[in-house]
Amino acid sequence: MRPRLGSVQLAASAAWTLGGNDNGAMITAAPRLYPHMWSWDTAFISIGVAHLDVDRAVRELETLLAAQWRNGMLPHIVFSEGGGYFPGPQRWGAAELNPDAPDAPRTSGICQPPVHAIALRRIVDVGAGRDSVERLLREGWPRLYRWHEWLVRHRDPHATGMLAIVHGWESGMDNSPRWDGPYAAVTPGSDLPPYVRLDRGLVAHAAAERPSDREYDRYLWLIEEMRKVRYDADQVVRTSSFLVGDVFVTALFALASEVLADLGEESGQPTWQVRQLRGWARRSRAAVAAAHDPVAGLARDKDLRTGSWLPTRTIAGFAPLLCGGLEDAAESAMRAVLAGPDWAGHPDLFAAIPPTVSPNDPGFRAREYWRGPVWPVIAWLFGWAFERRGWLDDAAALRAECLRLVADGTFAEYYHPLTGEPLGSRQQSWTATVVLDWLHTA
Ligand code: 9WN
Repeated sequence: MRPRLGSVQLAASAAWTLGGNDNGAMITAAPRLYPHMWSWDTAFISIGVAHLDVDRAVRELETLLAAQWRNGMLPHIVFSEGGGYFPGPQRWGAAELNPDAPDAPRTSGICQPPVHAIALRRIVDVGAGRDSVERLLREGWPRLYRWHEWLVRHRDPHATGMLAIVHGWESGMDNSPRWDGPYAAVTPGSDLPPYVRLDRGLVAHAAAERPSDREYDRYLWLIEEMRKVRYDADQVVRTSSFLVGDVFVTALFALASEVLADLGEESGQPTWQVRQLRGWARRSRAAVAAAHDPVAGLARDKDLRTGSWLPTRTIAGFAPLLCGGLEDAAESAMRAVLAGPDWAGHPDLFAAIPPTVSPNDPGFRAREYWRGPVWPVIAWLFGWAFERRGWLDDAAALRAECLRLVADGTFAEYYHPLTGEPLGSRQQSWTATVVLDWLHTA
Protein backbone atom coordinates (compact mmCIF):
# COMPACT_ATOMS: atom_id res chain seq x y z
CA MET A 1 0.00 0.00 0.00
CA ARG A 2 1.37 3.40 -1.02
CA PRO A 3 1.82 5.80 1.93
CA ARG A 4 -0.22 8.97 1.64
CA LEU A 5 0.86 12.00 3.63
CA GLY A 6 -1.54 14.79 4.57
CA SER A 7 -0.80 18.34 3.33
CA VAL A 8 0.94 19.45 6.51
CA GLN A 9 3.19 16.41 6.62
CA LEU A 10 3.86 16.66 2.91
CA ALA A 11 4.88 20.32 3.19
CA ALA A 12 7.10 19.57 6.18
CA SER A 13 8.70 16.70 4.38
CA ALA A 14 9.32 18.87 1.27
CA ALA A 15 10.99 21.51 3.43
CA TRP A 16 13.08 18.84 5.13
CA THR A 17 14.13 17.46 1.73
CA LEU A 18 15.30 20.88 0.61
CA GLY A 19 17.19 21.38 3.85
CA GLY A 20 18.98 18.10 3.17
CA ASN A 21 19.92 19.21 -0.36
CA ASP A 22 21.26 22.56 0.84
CA ASN A 23 25.06 22.41 0.89
CA GLY A 24 25.36 25.92 2.31
CA ALA A 25 26.27 27.52 -1.01
CA MET A 26 23.38 26.17 -3.05
CA ILE A 27 20.37 23.87 -2.96
CA THR A 28 21.53 21.07 -5.20
CA ALA A 29 19.19 19.42 -7.71
CA ALA A 30 19.26 16.11 -5.83
CA PRO A 31 21.43 14.65 -3.07
CA ARG A 32 23.22 11.83 -4.86
CA LEU A 33 22.56 11.87 -8.59
CA TYR A 34 22.80 15.65 -9.12
CA PRO A 35 24.95 17.25 -6.37
CA HIS A 36 25.27 20.61 -8.18
CA MET A 37 23.09 23.49 -9.38
CA TRP A 38 21.17 23.00 -12.63
CA SER A 39 19.83 26.07 -14.39
CA TRP A 40 16.15 25.27 -14.82
CA ASP A 41 16.01 23.22 -11.61
CA THR A 42 17.14 26.33 -9.75
CA ALA A 43 14.31 28.37 -11.22
CA PHE A 44 11.79 25.82 -9.92
CA ILE A 45 13.66 25.48 -6.63
CA SER A 46 13.46 29.21 -5.98
CA ILE A 47 9.72 29.16 -6.73
CA GLY A 48 9.06 26.68 -3.94
CA VAL A 49 11.63 28.05 -1.52
CA ALA A 50 9.98 31.48 -1.83
CA HIS A 51 7.13 30.09 0.27
CA LEU A 52 9.53 29.08 3.04
CA ASP A 53 12.12 31.85 2.98
CA VAL A 54 11.98 34.56 0.31
CA ASP A 55 15.52 35.75 0.99
CA ARG A 56 16.85 32.26 0.42
CA ALA A 57 14.86 31.96 -2.81
CA VAL A 58 16.41 35.21 -3.99
CA ARG A 59 19.85 33.90 -3.08
CA GLU A 60 19.37 30.77 -5.15
CA LEU A 61 18.54 32.75 -8.26
CA GLU A 62 21.38 35.16 -7.52
CA THR A 63 23.83 32.28 -7.21
CA LEU A 64 22.82 31.03 -10.62
CA LEU A 65 22.89 34.51 -12.15
CA ALA A 66 26.35 35.14 -10.71
CA ALA A 67 27.60 32.26 -12.87
CA GLN A 68 26.23 33.84 -16.04
CA TRP A 69 28.80 33.89 -18.82
CA ARG A 70 30.08 37.29 -19.85
CA ASN A 71 28.34 36.87 -23.21
CA GLY A 72 24.97 36.44 -21.44
CA MET A 73 24.53 32.64 -21.49
CA LEU A 74 23.17 31.08 -18.33
CA PRO A 75 25.05 27.78 -18.04
CA HIS A 76 23.15 24.54 -17.55
CA ILE A 77 25.25 23.45 -14.56
CA VAL A 78 26.97 25.52 -11.87
CA PHE A 79 29.30 23.11 -10.14
CA SER A 80 29.57 22.96 -6.38
CA GLU A 81 32.93 22.29 -4.73
CA GLY A 82 32.22 18.58 -4.49
CA GLY A 83 32.46 16.06 -7.32
CA GLY A 84 30.05 13.21 -7.74
CA TYR A 85 28.74 13.95 -11.23
CA PHE A 86 29.95 13.11 -14.68
CA PRO A 87 30.68 15.03 -16.86
CA GLY A 88 32.25 17.37 -14.31
CA PRO A 89 34.04 20.68 -14.85
CA GLN A 90 37.28 19.11 -16.11
CA ARG A 91 35.53 17.22 -18.86
CA TRP A 92 33.70 20.39 -19.96
CA GLY A 93 36.81 22.57 -19.69
CA ALA A 94 34.63 25.65 -20.24
CA ALA A 95 36.73 28.15 -18.27
CA GLU A 96 39.96 26.93 -19.88
CA LEU A 97 38.57 27.23 -23.39
CA ASN A 98 36.30 30.26 -23.41
CA PRO A 99 37.10 33.67 -21.89
CA ASP A 100 33.40 34.38 -21.37
CA ALA A 101 33.02 31.49 -18.92
CA PRO A 102 33.60 32.34 -15.26
CA ASP A 103 36.68 30.82 -13.58
CA ALA A 104 34.73 30.42 -10.38
CA PRO A 105 32.32 28.84 -9.94
CA ARG A 106 32.98 26.31 -12.66
CA THR A 107 30.19 25.73 -15.15
CA SER A 108 29.22 23.50 -18.05
CA GLY A 109 29.29 24.91 -21.59
CA ILE A 110 25.64 24.65 -22.69
CA CYS A 111 22.32 26.04 -21.44
CA GLN A 112 18.85 24.88 -20.39
CA PRO A 113 15.26 26.11 -20.94
CA PRO A 114 14.70 29.81 -20.08
CA VAL A 115 12.15 29.52 -17.27
CA HIS A 116 13.88 31.93 -14.90
CA ALA A 117 11.59 34.91 -15.46
CA ILE A 118 8.72 32.72 -14.25
CA ALA A 119 10.64 32.19 -11.01
CA LEU A 120 11.29 35.90 -10.67
CA ARG A 121 7.55 36.51 -11.09
CA ARG A 122 6.68 34.09 -8.29
CA ILE A 123 9.34 35.52 -5.97
CA VAL A 124 8.11 39.06 -6.60
CA ASP A 125 4.50 38.01 -5.98
CA VAL A 126 5.35 36.26 -2.73
CA GLY A 127 7.87 38.76 -1.38
CA ALA A 128 7.07 42.15 -2.94
CA GLY A 129 8.63 45.06 -1.04
CA ARG A 130 11.36 43.06 0.68
CA ASP A 131 14.86 44.45 0.26
CA SER A 132 16.18 41.23 -1.24
CA VAL A 133 13.36 41.09 -3.78
CA GLU A 134 13.89 44.72 -4.77
CA ARG A 135 17.58 43.97 -5.22
CA LEU A 136 16.81 40.95 -7.36
CA LEU A 137 14.54 43.05 -9.56
CA ARG A 138 17.12 45.79 -9.85
CA GLU A 139 20.17 43.60 -10.48
CA GLY A 140 18.71 40.31 -11.65
CA TRP A 141 16.28 41.67 -14.24
CA PRO A 142 19.04 43.10 -16.46
CA ARG A 143 20.87 39.78 -16.26
CA LEU A 144 17.76 37.92 -17.34
CA TYR A 145 17.28 40.41 -20.15
CA ARG A 146 20.85 39.66 -21.29
CA TRP A 147 20.15 35.93 -21.11
CA HIS A 148 17.12 36.30 -23.36
CA GLU A 149 19.13 38.52 -25.68
CA TRP A 150 21.85 35.85 -25.89
CA LEU A 151 19.25 33.31 -26.98
CA VAL A 152 17.93 35.59 -29.69
CA ARG A 153 21.39 36.55 -30.87
CA HIS A 154 22.93 33.09 -30.94
CA ARG A 155 20.14 30.53 -31.00
CA ASP A 156 17.80 31.72 -33.71
CA PRO A 157 19.94 30.70 -36.70
CA HIS A 158 17.18 31.15 -39.28
CA ALA A 159 15.77 34.32 -37.70
CA THR A 160 12.30 32.79 -37.45
CA GLY A 161 11.84 32.96 -33.70
CA MET A 162 12.31 29.16 -33.37
CA LEU A 163 15.17 28.67 -30.90
CA ALA A 164 17.75 25.98 -31.51
CA ILE A 165 19.42 23.60 -29.12
CA VAL A 166 22.83 22.02 -29.75
CA HIS A 167 22.52 19.15 -27.27
CA GLY A 168 19.57 17.13 -25.98
CA TRP A 169 20.52 18.24 -22.45
CA GLU A 170 19.67 21.79 -23.45
CA SER A 171 16.03 20.76 -23.82
CA GLY A 172 15.97 19.46 -20.25
CA MET A 173 14.35 16.32 -21.75
CA ASP A 174 17.65 14.57 -22.41
CA ASN A 175 16.78 11.39 -24.30
CA SER A 176 13.20 12.11 -25.25
CA PRO A 177 12.23 10.24 -28.45
CA ARG A 178 12.00 13.75 -29.91
CA TRP A 179 15.76 13.58 -30.35
CA ASP A 180 16.15 10.03 -31.68
CA GLY A 181 16.25 11.20 -35.31
CA PRO A 182 18.79 14.00 -34.80
CA TYR A 183 20.94 11.84 -32.51
CA ALA A 184 21.05 9.09 -35.16
CA ALA A 185 23.15 11.50 -37.22
CA VAL A 186 25.65 12.07 -34.40
CA THR A 187 28.58 9.71 -34.91
CA PRO A 188 31.07 9.63 -32.05
CA GLY A 189 34.65 9.75 -33.36
CA SER A 190 37.27 7.18 -32.43
CA ASP A 191 39.02 9.98 -30.52
CA LEU A 192 36.16 10.23 -27.97
CA PRO A 193 38.12 10.22 -24.71
CA PRO A 194 37.22 7.32 -22.42
CA TYR A 195 34.87 8.00 -19.54
CA VAL A 196 33.13 6.36 -16.63
CA ARG A 197 29.48 7.10 -15.97
CA LEU A 198 28.55 7.80 -12.37
CA ASP A 199 24.77 7.94 -12.77
CA ARG A 200 24.41 4.19 -13.30
CA GLY A 201 25.54 3.41 -9.78
CA LEU A 202 23.16 5.94 -8.23
CA VAL A 203 19.77 4.86 -9.56
CA ALA A 204 18.27 1.59 -8.38
CA HIS A 205 17.30 0.29 -11.85
CA ALA A 206 19.63 2.30 -14.04
CA ALA A 207 19.37 0.03 -17.08
CA ALA A 208 15.64 0.67 -17.28
CA GLU A 209 15.49 4.21 -15.93
CA ARG A 210 18.55 6.04 -17.32
CA PRO A 211 19.79 6.71 -20.87
CA SER A 212 21.85 3.95 -22.53
CA ASP A 213 25.65 3.93 -22.99
CA ARG A 214 25.14 4.46 -26.72
CA GLU A 215 23.21 7.62 -25.92
CA TYR A 216 25.92 8.75 -23.51
CA ASP A 217 28.59 8.30 -26.20
CA ARG A 218 26.69 10.79 -28.32
CA TYR A 219 26.16 13.21 -25.44
CA LEU A 220 29.89 13.18 -24.75
CA TRP A 221 30.79 13.44 -28.40
CA LEU A 222 28.78 16.64 -28.76
CA ILE A 223 30.81 18.10 -25.90
CA GLU A 224 34.01 17.18 -27.78
CA GLU A 225 32.67 18.98 -30.86
CA MET A 226 32.01 22.09 -28.78
CA ARG A 227 35.40 21.93 -27.14
CA LYS A 228 36.98 21.95 -30.59
CA VAL A 229 35.46 25.39 -31.27
CA ARG A 230 36.14 26.54 -27.71
CA TYR A 231 32.43 26.98 -26.99
CA ASP A 232 32.24 29.94 -29.34
CA ALA A 233 28.44 30.39 -29.50
CA ASP A 234 28.14 30.93 -33.25
CA GLN A 235 30.70 28.33 -34.20
CA VAL A 236 28.94 25.80 -32.05
CA VAL A 237 25.74 26.41 -34.00
CA ARG A 238 27.66 26.13 -37.27
CA THR A 239 29.53 22.96 -36.42
CA SER A 240 27.49 20.89 -33.97
CA SER A 241 26.18 17.72 -35.58
CA PHE A 242 23.04 18.19 -33.47
CA LEU A 243 21.03 21.36 -34.22
CA VAL A 244 17.31 21.25 -33.57
CA GLY A 245 14.61 23.90 -33.34
CA ASP A 246 13.04 23.02 -29.99
CA VAL A 247 9.37 23.95 -29.93
CA PHE A 248 9.05 23.53 -26.15
CA VAL A 249 12.05 25.75 -25.39
CA THR A 250 10.71 28.27 -27.91
CA ALA A 251 7.31 28.33 -26.21
CA LEU A 252 8.91 28.76 -22.79
CA PHE A 253 11.02 31.57 -24.19
CA ALA A 254 7.91 33.32 -25.58
CA LEU A 255 6.12 32.92 -22.26
CA ALA A 256 9.10 33.98 -20.15
CA SER A 257 9.85 36.99 -22.38
CA GLU A 258 6.29 38.22 -21.84
CA VAL A 259 6.65 37.68 -18.08
CA LEU A 260 10.00 39.46 -18.02
CA ALA A 261 8.50 42.35 -19.97
CA ASP A 262 5.67 42.66 -17.41
CA LEU A 263 8.17 42.66 -14.55
CA GLY A 264 10.30 45.23 -16.37
CA GLU A 265 7.33 47.47 -16.87
CA GLU A 266 6.31 47.21 -13.22
CA SER A 267 9.82 47.97 -11.97
CA GLY A 268 10.72 50.83 -14.32
CA GLN A 269 13.24 49.06 -16.55
CA PRO A 270 14.10 50.77 -19.86
CA THR A 271 11.05 50.93 -22.13
CA TRP A 272 13.00 49.89 -25.21
CA GLN A 273 14.09 46.67 -23.53
CA VAL A 274 10.55 45.91 -22.43
CA ARG A 275 9.34 46.53 -25.97
CA GLN A 276 12.07 44.32 -27.36
CA LEU A 277 11.10 41.49 -25.05
CA ARG A 278 7.50 41.72 -26.22
CA GLY A 279 8.72 41.62 -29.83
CA TRP A 280 10.79 38.50 -29.15
CA ALA A 281 7.78 36.91 -27.45
CA ARG A 282 5.58 37.67 -30.44
CA ARG A 283 8.05 36.20 -32.90
CA SER A 284 8.66 33.02 -30.94
CA ARG A 285 4.92 32.59 -30.36
CA ALA A 286 4.43 32.79 -34.12
CA ALA A 287 7.21 30.23 -34.64
CA VAL A 288 5.49 27.86 -32.21
CA ALA A 289 2.19 28.32 -34.04
CA ALA A 290 3.94 27.69 -37.36
CA ALA A 291 5.24 24.38 -35.96
CA HIS A 292 1.67 23.17 -35.42
CA ASP A 293 0.82 20.09 -37.46
CA PRO A 294 -2.88 20.38 -38.31
CA VAL A 295 -3.17 16.66 -39.04
CA ALA A 296 -1.61 15.35 -35.81
CA GLY A 297 -2.91 18.32 -33.83
CA LEU A 298 0.43 18.81 -32.03
CA ALA A 299 3.41 21.12 -32.56
CA ARG A 300 6.70 19.75 -33.90
CA ASP A 301 10.40 20.32 -33.44
CA LYS A 302 12.50 20.88 -36.52
CA ASP A 303 15.82 19.27 -37.36
CA LEU A 304 17.76 22.28 -38.58
CA ARG A 305 20.52 20.11 -40.07
CA THR A 306 18.13 18.36 -42.47
CA GLY A 307 15.34 20.95 -42.58
CA SER A 308 12.72 18.31 -41.69
CA TRP A 309 9.95 18.58 -39.16
CA LEU A 310 10.12 15.95 -36.44
CA PRO A 311 6.72 14.32 -36.06
CA THR A 312 7.43 12.41 -32.81
CA ARG A 313 4.45 12.78 -30.51
CA THR A 314 5.43 13.74 -26.97
CA ILE A 315 4.29 16.11 -24.24
CA ALA A 316 6.37 18.82 -25.94
CA GLY A 317 3.83 18.87 -28.77
CA PHE A 318 1.49 20.76 -26.46
CA ALA A 319 3.93 23.68 -26.31
CA PRO A 320 1.44 26.12 -27.92
CA LEU A 321 -0.78 25.79 -24.84
CA LEU A 322 2.03 27.35 -22.79
CA CYS A 323 2.47 30.49 -24.83
CA GLY A 324 -0.68 30.84 -26.95
CA GLY A 325 -0.66 31.87 -30.58
CA LEU A 326 -2.83 29.17 -32.17
CA GLU A 327 -6.17 29.94 -33.76
CA ASP A 328 -9.09 29.27 -31.41
CA ALA A 329 -10.29 26.10 -33.13
CA ALA A 330 -6.80 24.55 -33.21
CA GLU A 331 -6.21 25.49 -29.59
CA SER A 332 -9.51 23.99 -28.40
CA ALA A 333 -8.75 20.83 -30.34
CA MET A 334 -5.32 20.63 -28.72
CA ARG A 335 -6.80 21.07 -25.24
CA ALA A 336 -9.22 18.26 -26.00
CA VAL A 337 -6.37 15.99 -27.11
CA LEU A 338 -4.44 16.75 -23.91
CA ALA A 339 -7.44 15.88 -21.75
CA GLY A 340 -8.42 12.91 -23.95
CA PRO A 341 -7.69 9.15 -23.86
CA ASP A 342 -4.23 9.39 -25.43
CA TRP A 343 -2.93 11.69 -22.70
CA ALA A 344 -4.25 12.87 -19.30
CA GLY A 345 -7.52 11.00 -19.84
CA HIS A 346 -5.93 7.63 -20.56
CA PRO A 347 -7.98 5.12 -18.55
CA ASP A 348 -4.95 3.23 -17.17
CA LEU A 349 -3.13 6.23 -15.67
CA PHE A 350 -2.54 6.32 -11.93
CA ALA A 351 -3.40 10.04 -11.95
CA ALA A 352 -4.81 12.25 -14.71
CA ILE A 353 -1.51 13.92 -15.58
CA PRO A 354 -0.11 13.93 -19.11
CA PRO A 355 2.89 11.58 -19.31
CA THR A 356 5.95 12.42 -21.43
CA VAL A 357 4.83 9.94 -24.13
CA SER A 358 1.29 8.63 -24.59
CA PRO A 359 0.70 5.06 -23.33
CA ASN A 360 -0.96 4.47 -26.72
CA ASP A 361 2.24 5.28 -28.58
CA PRO A 362 4.36 2.31 -29.75
CA GLY A 363 7.44 4.10 -28.34
CA PHE A 364 5.93 4.39 -24.83
CA ARG A 365 8.25 3.08 -22.09
CA ALA A 366 6.67 3.44 -18.65
CA ARG A 367 9.98 3.64 -16.70
CA GLU A 368 12.43 4.98 -19.19
CA TYR A 369 13.91 8.43 -18.96
CA TRP A 370 11.73 10.98 -20.82
CA ARG A 371 10.02 8.17 -22.75
CA GLY A 372 6.81 7.73 -20.81
CA PRO A 373 7.00 8.61 -17.11
CA VAL A 374 5.37 11.67 -15.55
CA TRP A 375 7.49 14.64 -14.43
CA PRO A 376 5.62 16.73 -11.82
CA VAL A 377 7.65 19.77 -12.78
CA ILE A 378 6.41 19.62 -16.38
CA ALA A 379 2.84 19.36 -15.11
CA TRP A 380 3.55 22.39 -12.90
CA LEU A 381 4.58 24.40 -15.97
CA PHE A 382 1.38 23.55 -17.78
CA GLY A 383 -0.69 24.31 -14.67
CA TRP A 384 1.03 27.67 -14.19
CA ALA A 385 0.49 28.59 -17.84
CA PHE A 386 -3.15 27.45 -17.72
CA GLU A 387 -3.78 29.69 -14.74
CA ARG A 388 -2.21 32.61 -16.52
CA ARG A 389 -4.36 31.92 -19.56
CA GLY A 390 -7.52 31.85 -17.40
CA TRP A 391 -8.13 28.08 -17.62
CA LEU A 392 -8.55 27.86 -13.89
CA ASP A 393 -10.49 24.60 -13.72
CA ASP A 394 -7.87 22.80 -15.80
CA ALA A 395 -5.09 24.18 -13.60
CA ALA A 396 -6.89 23.18 -10.40
CA ALA A 397 -7.59 19.66 -11.67
CA LEU A 398 -3.96 19.18 -12.67
CA ARG A 399 -2.75 20.38 -9.30
CA ALA A 400 -5.10 18.03 -7.42
CA GLU A 401 -3.97 15.04 -9.50
CA CYS A 402 -0.30 15.93 -9.06
CA LEU A 403 -0.71 16.21 -5.31
CA ARG A 404 -2.27 12.76 -5.32
CA LEU A 405 0.69 11.39 -7.29
CA VAL A 406 3.34 12.83 -4.98
CA ALA A 407 1.52 12.11 -1.71
CA ASP A 408 3.97 9.30 -0.91
CA GLY A 409 6.52 11.98 0.07
CA THR A 410 9.46 10.51 -1.87
CA PHE A 411 9.74 13.59 -4.15
CA ALA A 412 10.98 11.39 -6.95
CA GLU A 413 12.50 12.80 -10.06
CA TYR A 414 9.70 11.17 -12.07
CA TYR A 415 6.89 8.64 -11.65
CA HIS A 416 5.55 5.55 -13.39
CA PRO A 417 2.43 6.89 -15.11
CA LEU A 418 0.39 3.71 -14.67
CA THR A 419 1.27 2.73 -11.09
CA GLY A 420 2.52 5.97 -9.53
CA GLU A 421 5.78 4.24 -8.53
CA PRO A 422 8.58 6.75 -7.80
CA LEU A 423 11.46 6.49 -10.30
CA GLY A 424 14.93 7.93 -10.90
CA SER A 425 16.41 10.07 -8.18
CA ARG A 426 14.67 10.50 -4.81
CA GLN A 427 14.48 13.75 -2.78
CA GLN A 428 14.69 15.67 -6.04
CA SER A 429 14.58 19.36 -5.15
CA TRP A 430 12.37 20.56 -7.95
CA THR A 431 9.71 17.97 -7.16
CA ALA A 432 9.70 19.09 -3.52
CA THR A 433 9.45 22.74 -4.54
CA VAL A 434 6.61 22.41 -7.02
CA VAL A 435 4.74 20.49 -4.32
CA LEU A 436 5.32 23.38 -1.93
CA ASP A 437 4.05 25.82 -4.52
CA TRP A 438 0.93 23.72 -5.14
CA LEU A 439 0.27 23.48 -1.40
CA HIS A 440 0.73 27.20 -0.84
CA THR A 441 -1.30 28.43 -3.76
CA ALA A 442 -4.23 25.99 -3.53
C1 9WN B 1 21.84 16.34 -17.60
C2 9WN B 1 18.96 17.87 -13.03
C3 9WN B 1 18.81 17.54 -14.50
C4 9WN B 1 17.54 18.15 -15.13
C5 9WN B 1 17.26 17.60 -16.53
C6 9WN B 1 17.26 16.09 -16.46
C7 9WN B 1 18.59 15.58 -15.90
C8 9WN B 1 21.01 15.71 -16.48
C9 9WN B 1 21.35 14.22 -16.38
O1 9WN B 1 18.81 16.11 -14.61
O2 9WN B 1 19.63 15.93 -16.80
O3 9WN B 1 21.66 17.73 -17.60
O4 9WN B 1 22.48 13.93 -15.96
O5 9WN B 1 20.53 13.37 -16.73
O6 9WN B 1 16.97 15.53 -17.69
O7 9WN B 1 16.01 18.09 -16.99
O8 9WN B 1 17.67 19.53 -15.21
O9 9WN B 1 17.81 17.56 -12.33
